[in-house]
Amino acid sequence: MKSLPFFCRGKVIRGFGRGSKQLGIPTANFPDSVVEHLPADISTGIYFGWASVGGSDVHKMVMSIGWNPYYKNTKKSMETHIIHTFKEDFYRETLSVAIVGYIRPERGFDSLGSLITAIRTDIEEAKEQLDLPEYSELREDNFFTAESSQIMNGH
Ligand code: ADP
Ligand code: RBF
Ligand code: MG
Repeated sequence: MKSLPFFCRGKVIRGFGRGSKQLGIPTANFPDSVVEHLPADISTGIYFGWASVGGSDVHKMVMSIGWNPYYKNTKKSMETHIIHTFKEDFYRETLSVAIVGYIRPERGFDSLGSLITAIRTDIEEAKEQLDLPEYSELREDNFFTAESSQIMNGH
């Protein structure tokens, strides 16, 4: 995927309201404007990278891009789970992400439990990969220190 790493930001919107947070895996959803600007070679699937809310600390993240086959969504979404415990929700804040690597395609599951187990495995994989020098250096990228109110999408 030539477009990786891919940097983008946008306001956090309300998602599908399926209670992902109650499952211990809240996912911050991006608006359609961000989803529509993804380069064509970034296929649907599960990715890892870095994320910052409102221009503060940069944390590890996992992201799901696509139609969530388990739920058979009709709308393509980009959902980011930040590997960090926040004190409060951050709806409407600007979320900046660097999508740096690919983990696996999206798939269906025969139970919610199996979906959650798969996501837990993705999180462990992301944590390890992001410690590799080629990925960890992107945490310091200028993208995260630039004016966060400026919306930009790009490579
Ligand atoms: P929704 O269906 O509205 O996306 P979720 O249950 O997926 O609801 O929860 C997502 C919201 O939880 C985010 O928009 C954000 O405000 C909040 N949140 C709190 N901690 C995190 C986190 N670690 N990663 C992502 N979102 C988080
Ligand atoms: N949804 C799917 O239908 N299939 C998947 O393979 C899948 N993988 C995911 C991996 C990660 C790391 C994350 C954060 C989400 C994933 N989802 C997947 C989306 C999931 O269905 C959605 O976040 C739900 O709201 C969780 O309850
Ligand atoms: Mg969500």
